[in-house]
Amino acid sequence: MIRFFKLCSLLIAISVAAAAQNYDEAKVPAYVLPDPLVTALQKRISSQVEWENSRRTELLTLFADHVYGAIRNDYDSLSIRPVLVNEHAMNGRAKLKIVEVAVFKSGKSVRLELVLFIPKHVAAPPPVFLLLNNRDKNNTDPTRVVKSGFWPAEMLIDSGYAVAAFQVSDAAPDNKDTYHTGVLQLYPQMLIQPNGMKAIGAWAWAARRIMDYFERDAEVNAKKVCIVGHSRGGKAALWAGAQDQRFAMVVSNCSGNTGAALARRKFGETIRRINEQFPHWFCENYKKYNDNEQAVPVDQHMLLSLVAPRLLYVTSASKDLWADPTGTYLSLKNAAPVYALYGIKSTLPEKLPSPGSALHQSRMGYHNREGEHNLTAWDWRNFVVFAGIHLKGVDRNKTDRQQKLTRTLYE
Ligand code: GTR
Repeated sequence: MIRFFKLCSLLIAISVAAAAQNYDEAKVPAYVLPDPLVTALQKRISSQVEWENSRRTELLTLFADHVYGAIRNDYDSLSIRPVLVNEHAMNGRAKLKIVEVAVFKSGKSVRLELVLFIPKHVAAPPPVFLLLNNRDKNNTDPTRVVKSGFWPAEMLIDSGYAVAAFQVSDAAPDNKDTYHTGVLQLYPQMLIQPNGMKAIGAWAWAARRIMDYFERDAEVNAKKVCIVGHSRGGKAALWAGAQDQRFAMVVSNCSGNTGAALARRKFGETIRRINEQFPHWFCENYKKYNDNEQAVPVDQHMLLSLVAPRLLYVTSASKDLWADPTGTYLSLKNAAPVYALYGIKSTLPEKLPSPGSALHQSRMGYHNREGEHNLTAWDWRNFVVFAGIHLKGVDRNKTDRQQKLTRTLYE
């Protein structure tokens, strides 16, 4: 009986908490977004030089101190150990490499296992799509017995791209009790600092170490790496892509709150909800902003603007209201002034594109997939089409198969 009452009160607590989330556009509070082009000292930024020399760094520091935690990239050494090489993967269409990237600091180490397929029909080292895998390992099965829309490796290979993935849990387990057992062992002071990085910071750190690896692998084009993340992985991909200008293209798929979506709209997931449910994702300072979105010195359009002038592709799914498609789209639109500093015009229409439509024309791309919160083959095909248009040196008509894929998308 006591158990029954406990269960009832738990269910009530859950439904009260769920009811507190807003899904009604009419109830979005009035808000003013901080301006990416006005510094903390109220100086207006009007050139690329001013942006790069002052405001960009200022914004990175604000995101580090208040949201994702401090950025660290110092380590003693990085070693690469081939775990497996198969020259005839995917029926001879690709070379498979599994490598262990080990990073050492002060006698501690972190080991990241990278799965990498490289197409055989492309002469020059190809661009790479790198997925931060926050789901089960079998989504990136190197044996290809399991094939998943979450990482449709064959389609990417046939389109002339290398395709890679690592498990974010290698960097930090997605668990409030054990998140500190990976990367944070290298930087133990993070655990006591109010701006110490936690799991999302560690995942972004790991993506940057994989970038260090790509720079050492002559079989891929490290100047054309597209980092991709879905949902919590999308938050980390954005944070890595914002920090590290070596990533040529950044893809945020359904990343939602503290990803691409504007926090000040308080639509769907809120800062309080995310901090309470996932206390191990962001720095301790971020908890100060529970129910206090308007006080955060940044909003997520500023994170997107840190990708400028590189390629940025953001997605939503029509039924994924928790991740606020409208707030995600507005966030992208509000990053446009920083792209404009580089002479890049946004061609994004005023209103959220209808479900099923994709905008590939400008360097800030967007699509609103029909359906639920997920990363699917449809999403990936759009990433490939977008990369084919904008990532220089990639001939989007290279293979017949690629042309067919592009046609299928638009027909
Ligand atoms: C949800 C979380 C979101 C998003 C999602 C996911 O529970 O509230 O912020 O990250 O998980 O990763 O699929």
